[in-house]
Amino acid sequence: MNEKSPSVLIIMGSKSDLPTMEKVGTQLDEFGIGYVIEVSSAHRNPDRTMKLALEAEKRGIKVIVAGAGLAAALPGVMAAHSALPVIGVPLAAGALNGIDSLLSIVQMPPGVPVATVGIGAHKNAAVLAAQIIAQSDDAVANKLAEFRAKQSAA
Ligand code: RP5
Repeated sequence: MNEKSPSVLIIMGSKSDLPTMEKVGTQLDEFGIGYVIEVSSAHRNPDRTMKLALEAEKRGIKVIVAGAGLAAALPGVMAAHSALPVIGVPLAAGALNGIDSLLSIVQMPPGVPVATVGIGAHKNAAVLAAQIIAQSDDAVANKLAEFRAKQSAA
């Protein structure tokens, strides 16, 4: 985990989400982006979750990446309590294999968006976070350009 000057908050609803969500961090490492990881459920730890959202901007966070399975309220709750861009990662955690989480995360009410990636799409979440940060960080913009060039070549 890279906790130096974190500009991304990676948050998930349960430790059981970690195998997928830690890969967001692995990709951010490639872009040289600092991040911090938190586990806090919107349903099981509502007060702590709200505090993390309210304090994120003061911590210097620029983008929140929130992953959750099942009813998956976490990304929406982060978006409700923070003006930072929130990227939601639906996770396949139960009988509906992530369809439940996808619909819950993507169907936000008008005015409170969550940029929702595919089910388990940790890589796209990290790349999207990097694209947002690259708007004000040339080093990240250069790393992203290299990443895309390598991807095309491959
Ligand atoms: C969600 O419920 C979590 O994000 C996780 O994906 C799912 C199951 O949680 P555990 O019962 O494994 O803690 O809130």
